[in-house]
Amino acid sequence: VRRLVLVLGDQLCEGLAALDAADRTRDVVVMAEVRDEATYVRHHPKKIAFLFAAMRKFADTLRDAGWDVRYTRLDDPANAGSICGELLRRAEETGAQEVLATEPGEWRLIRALQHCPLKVHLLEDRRFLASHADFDRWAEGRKSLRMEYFYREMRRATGLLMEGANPAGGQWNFDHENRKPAPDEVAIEGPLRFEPDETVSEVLDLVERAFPSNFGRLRPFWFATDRAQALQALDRFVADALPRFGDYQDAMLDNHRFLYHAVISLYLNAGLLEPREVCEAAEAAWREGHAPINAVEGFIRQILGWREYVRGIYFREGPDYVTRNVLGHARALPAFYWGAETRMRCLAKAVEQTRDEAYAHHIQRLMVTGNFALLAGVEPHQVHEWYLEVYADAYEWVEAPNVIGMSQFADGGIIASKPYVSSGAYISRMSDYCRSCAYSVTKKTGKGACPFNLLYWHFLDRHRARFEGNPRMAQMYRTWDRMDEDRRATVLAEARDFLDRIDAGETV
Ligand code: FAD
Ligand code: DLZ
Ligand code: SF4
Repeated sequence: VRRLVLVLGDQLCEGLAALDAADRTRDVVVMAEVRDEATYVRHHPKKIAFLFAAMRKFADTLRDAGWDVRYTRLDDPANAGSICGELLRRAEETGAQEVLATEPGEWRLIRALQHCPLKVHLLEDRRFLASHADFDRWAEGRKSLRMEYFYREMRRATGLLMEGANPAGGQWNFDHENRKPAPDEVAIEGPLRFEPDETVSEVLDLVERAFPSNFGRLRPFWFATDRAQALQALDRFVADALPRFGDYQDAMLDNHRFLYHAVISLYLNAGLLEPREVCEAAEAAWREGHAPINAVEGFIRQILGWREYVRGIYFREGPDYVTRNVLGHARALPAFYWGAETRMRCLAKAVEQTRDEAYAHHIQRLMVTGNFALLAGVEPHQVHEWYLEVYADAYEWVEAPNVIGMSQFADGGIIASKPYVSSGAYISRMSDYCRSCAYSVTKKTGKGACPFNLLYWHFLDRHRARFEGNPRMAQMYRTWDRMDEDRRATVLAEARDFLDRIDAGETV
C-alpha cells in the first residue's frame, strides 16, 4: 500500500529516516509551507524565507531522484494550514492511510502528529551523533549532567580527534589557550554570501507579502539555500576563519558581526549539513596543519559536545521544560529587544544585527542579550520566545536548553553550574562596545554608571539564598559583603530605579 512520507522544513536531508524507510517507486513525499508552522511564533522573515527556499529546492532534488513529491506552497488556495491538515488532504488525494515521519525537533509538533487521525509512524531522527538511547545511557544515574563528560564519551564513541584511546594533542580541552579579548581588526571576509536565484527571489516576494510586520529585515538575503551552497559556506569557514576560531570565540566587535564564527548552525539544523562531516572537515584541517588544535578542538566541542548535549537534555526533560522559572522572574521583555532605542551600546548592536541578519554569535546571545534579561529578571518564557523568533537557527530542541537552561538558569542548574551573569567589566574586556557607549563601564554608581554594573549586584542580592552556598559564587558574595553598607544601598536603589524606568517604557 501507498504511504505518505513527511519531510518537514528542518529535515532537508536525503538520508532522512522517513525517506530511508520509504519506497520511492510507490510512496508519496509530502512537503508543505503552512501557516501553523510559520506563525506559532512570529519568526524573523529571513528564517521563513531560508526555510521555504531550501524546502522548494530540496523538493526538486527529491523529484530528480525519482520521488513523487506533493509540495504545497503557502499561497496555494487548497493549503490546509497545518502539517496534519496537509497530511489528511494528501491522504485523501492518494488513498494512503499511513505516514512515515521523522521525529520533529519540538514537542509541540510531536504532539500534533500523535493526535493526527492517521497512522503516523514516528521514526527517530538519525541526523545526530548521539541517539536518545545513547544520551539516556550516559545520563542514567548521574547526579549532575555536565557537558564536559558527555563530550569525552562522544569523542571516544566517534573517534573524532582521538589518537587511539587518547585525545589528540594530549588534552580533551584547550580552552585555556582560547577566549582572547577582541582583536583590533578582523582580517577575513566573513561568511560566504549567495545572490538570490529565481527560487529565492520568488520566496522573498512571498514572505514580504505574507509577513509584513514580523521583526527583522528580509533583504539583503544571502544565506545558502541548498546543500551544494552550504558545503561551499563550510569550505570558506574552514579555509578562512577556523584557524582563529578558538582565539576569538568569545570576542565581540562593534563593527564586525561574524568575527571568526562559522555561521552554519542554520544549515546544520535544517539538514543541509551533517554534524559528522562538519567535524571531519575541521579535523582534517588540523591533520593537514592548516588550523591549530585549540581552534579545531574548540570548534568540534561545540558540535559534538554542546549541540548533541542540549538535544539530549531537551528530549529528556520533556515538554514542560520551556515553562520553568525557578528564579521566579516576571518582568516583561523590554521594548529595545524589538528594536526600540536604547543607549546601551552592546544591546543596541546585538539587537541591530539580530534584526538585520537573524544571527548573533554565541557570546552576544549569552553575555549581552541573555545576561541582561537574567540580571533584569525578565520572565524566562518571554526570553525563550524571543530567541525562538529572531534567530534563523532556532528550533526548540536547541534553543530552549540554551535559553531556559544555560542563559536564564530557569531550570535550576541542570545545564549551568552557576548563572551566566556578569557586570560591564566582562563585556568591556571582551569587546569594544563600551568605547562608544553613552554609559561608562568604569562607573559603578551615579549618573552614567553602566546598568550591567548595577543590575549585577541587584541580581546577586535578590537571589542570595539560592546562590551564596555555591562555591563558584562565593568570591562574588565576599566582594559584595566587603562594600560598605551605604554603597550597597546606593547600588540597589539605583538598580531599582533603572528597572522602574524600563517598566515605565522609558528609553534607557
Ligand atoms: P559557531 O560559533 O561557529 O559554532 C559552530 C557550531 O557549533 C554552531 O554552528 C552550532 O551548530 C554549534 N554550537 C555552538 N554552540 C552551541 C550551543 N550552545 N548549542 C548548540 N549548538 C552549538 N544555537 C542554535 O543552533 N539554535 C538556537 O536557537 C540557539 N539559541 C541560543 C540561545 C542562547 C541564549 C545561547 C547562549 C546560544 C544559542 N545557540 C543556539 C548556540 C550558539 O549561539 C549558536 O549555535 C551559534 O551562535 C551559531 O552560530 P555559528 O554557526 O556561527 O556558530
Ligand atoms: C520553522 C518552520 C517554518 C517557519 N515553516 C515551516 C513550514 O511551513 N513547513 C514545515 O514543514 N516546517 C516549517 N518550519 C519548521 C518546523 O516548524 C519544524 O520542523 C518544527 O518546529 C520542529 O523542529
Ligand atoms: Fe554595555 Fe555597559 Fe559597556 Fe555600555 S558600558 S556597552 S551598557 S557593558
